Amino acid sequence: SPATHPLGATHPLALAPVTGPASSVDGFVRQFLRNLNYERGVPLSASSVNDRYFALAMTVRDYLMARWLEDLRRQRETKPKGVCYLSAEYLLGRQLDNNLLASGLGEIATEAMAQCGIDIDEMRAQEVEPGLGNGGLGRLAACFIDSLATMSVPNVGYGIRYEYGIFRQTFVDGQQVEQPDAWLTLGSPWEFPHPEGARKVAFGGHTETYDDGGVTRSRWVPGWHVQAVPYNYMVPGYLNGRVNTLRLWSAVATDAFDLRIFNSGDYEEAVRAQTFAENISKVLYPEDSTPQGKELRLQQQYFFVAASISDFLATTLGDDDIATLPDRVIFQLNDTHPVIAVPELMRVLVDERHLEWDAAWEITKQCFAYTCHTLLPEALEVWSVDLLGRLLPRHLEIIYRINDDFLDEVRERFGDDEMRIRNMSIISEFPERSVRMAYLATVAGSKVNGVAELHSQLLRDKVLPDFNEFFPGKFTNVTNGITPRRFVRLANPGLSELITEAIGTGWLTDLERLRELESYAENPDFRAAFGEVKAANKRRLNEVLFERDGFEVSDGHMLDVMVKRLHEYKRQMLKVLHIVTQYESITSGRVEAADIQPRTFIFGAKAAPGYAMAKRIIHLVNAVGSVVNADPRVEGRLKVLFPPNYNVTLAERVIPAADLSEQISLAGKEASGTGNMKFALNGALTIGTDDGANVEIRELVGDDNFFLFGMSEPQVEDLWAAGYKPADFYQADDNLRRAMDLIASGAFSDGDKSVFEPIVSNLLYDDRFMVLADYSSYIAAQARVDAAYADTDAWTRSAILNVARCGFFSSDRSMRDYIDRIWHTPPML
Ligand code: B1N
Repeated sequence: SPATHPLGATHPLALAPVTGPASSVDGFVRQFLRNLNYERGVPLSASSVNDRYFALAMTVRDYLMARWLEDLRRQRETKPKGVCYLSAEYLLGRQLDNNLLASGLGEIATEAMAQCGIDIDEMRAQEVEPGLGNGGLGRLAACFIDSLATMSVPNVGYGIRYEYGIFRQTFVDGQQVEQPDAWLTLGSPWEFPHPEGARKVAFGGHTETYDDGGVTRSRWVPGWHVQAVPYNYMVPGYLNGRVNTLRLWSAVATDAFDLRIFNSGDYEEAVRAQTFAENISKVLYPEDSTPQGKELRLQQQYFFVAASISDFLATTLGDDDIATLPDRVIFQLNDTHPVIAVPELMRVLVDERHLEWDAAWEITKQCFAYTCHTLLPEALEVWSVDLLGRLLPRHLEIIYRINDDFLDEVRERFGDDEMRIRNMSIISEFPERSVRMAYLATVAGSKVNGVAELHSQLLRDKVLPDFNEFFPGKFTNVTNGITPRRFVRLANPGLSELITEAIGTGWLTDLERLRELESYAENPDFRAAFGEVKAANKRRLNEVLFERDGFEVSDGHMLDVMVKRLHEYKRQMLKVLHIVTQYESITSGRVEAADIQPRTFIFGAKAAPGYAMAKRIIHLVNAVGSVVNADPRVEGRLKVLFPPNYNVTLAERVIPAADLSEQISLAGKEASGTGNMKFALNGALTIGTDDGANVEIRELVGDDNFFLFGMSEPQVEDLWAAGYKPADFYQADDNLRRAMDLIASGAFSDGDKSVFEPIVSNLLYDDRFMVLADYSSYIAAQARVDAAYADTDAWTRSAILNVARCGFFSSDRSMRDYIDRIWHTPPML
């Protein structure tokens, strides 16, 4: 009735469904010009590329808007259970093409722009990708929300709207120099700010006890607050009319900020206080796999999960009974970064909603599930009790209580086995008293999963065996996946067309159907067409590399690619040693240049700014590249390219062009990898260890279509136990010795032996990741690669089989696994 709609929402025009612009070139042009004129305030004749990019993006948005509003309305009405994905990172990549594809507007938009005399490619290039993640973990989150939308599963992705994403990498004299990633300088047309939906997030202060009708309770008296302002982004499903939401939080000062706390009442102090608040969402921490324990990072973590829980309760649960929460939501914890959400929900239930502790704990346990993404001990996040108690005193109390209750249960089950109690305690005592976030997540989560079969098994058997025994059935595996929309359809249009010609449409949302390509591997015409697509993709890559970096790439080379974060466990050094071995054997005359396959090696890798060894390795790769590329003795045979600032946009060009995918981590160290899946699905063959999801790729594609090398995880364990001496391997292998000696001689550093000495001595005397132990096996596998590549037909056949057999790695399948085994959130059809 009008009385309950003071805003006049009963007006017939407000009640009618929102409709988008007409689905025609004319309709598109009209809306585009409208946006250009009315939203940008410019005529076409005076518009900048950025104006036109904005108007185009807004037009795409306009087509999606009706569906977005409709999906939100239906959700309010039917109250389905949905997934709140909590992730500190979303590595989205560019949005324009993705949203054109999802809305089916690609052709209309291209034609509409052409009619306006505009090259749509120029606008594509205008978009700065939101690099709000470090690597695999952040990109996985982006793939998952794409799949959930495509499967019509209700989902909100919650995260942080960093003002600066992952740094822009440049090289100065071959060394990494970081530049801030000011991705918002020209604005973003994809975000919808909602300052009115801001949530207040508290920090600091102390706790106090009070008498609540005879019961003594604790409550939090915070010291300061910040406002969390939500920015919404559309997450459209692929051609299904579904639009989900990604909601990223930005920190701003509260009105009253700190005239009270930082006191003094003077203006400069107030401005300083404002800056302090806004620092929280200022910048993404650029460490991949090694948390730094910085206070600001804990502030970021609490900031976004507190805002997200508060937001969900206010906007979605509303006035419904809090006890129904587990029927409405599962909060998926993307690694330990959001785990402070566990005590936060307990605080809300107990302190704010006045539930009894046990009732609150029952609810909380059902509302969370935890994904672990690592095995590296140094990557398992801990927060010192000291820091946590200062920033979140009430949460620390709650964590202690959770731990006390949990350890009581452990005692009940296992008796007073103090060793075991100490091992399972959420609080560790050494080297300083701290909270083990992975343990907290494991105790609270309804399920705990690893990200590939091997990783999940090692989690159960090696990292958390006591917990696995204590919580039977809690541990499970969900192997990672990637979205075929972005990484096959958009990145590799040529291959996509070829696939569709062969097996028809439908495979993009049912990737196992790629199996139907298997028989085409035997078809010479198909193989020729497949080879032509690969060659065309190489030319497309060459264009980009020339344009962005001035690189000139030789035609007809095998493209051997290693792109991923720079980390010692990933073993870029193994790749370097292979290149140096090839180079040394030719320049010393032991091998004829004509006898090896011409290869271009492509690296892409950012090093965490504080990771000195990783930066030295980057320097070495560039140094080796300079020498090799300038040496006429290997011209036309070996080339090393290291384009700076590897990101999602570059990945989309590099991966479809690759022949060989380097997945060479030490077995037991790479939790899953997801680049490995992208390469295989784009028809590259893998040279890899039995690590992470490589194991599953090899099982699926078959040993004949995969170059396996190196120790297995149990062999790695045995060698460690026996006492690993890398120098023995150096002594025993002539090729290895020559390659190491060449680096040590200063051949790649103008004769200065000191530059790369730390790398060489680290390998000789420490070599935590057993590069030297796997060297000979790697070189032998590379010889098999050379031989295989010489038989073009056989190679192409293998490449086709890689594509045909890797449908399993669609993130749609990952989502189905999560839904069936962890979330129980059916699609909304
Ligand atoms: O997560 C990916 C996996 O495919 C990779 O194997 C794994 O290394 C990666 C702290 C991380 N694990 N841990 C991180 C990132 C940022 C940070 O601050 C840890 N990233 C991974 C997806 O499962």
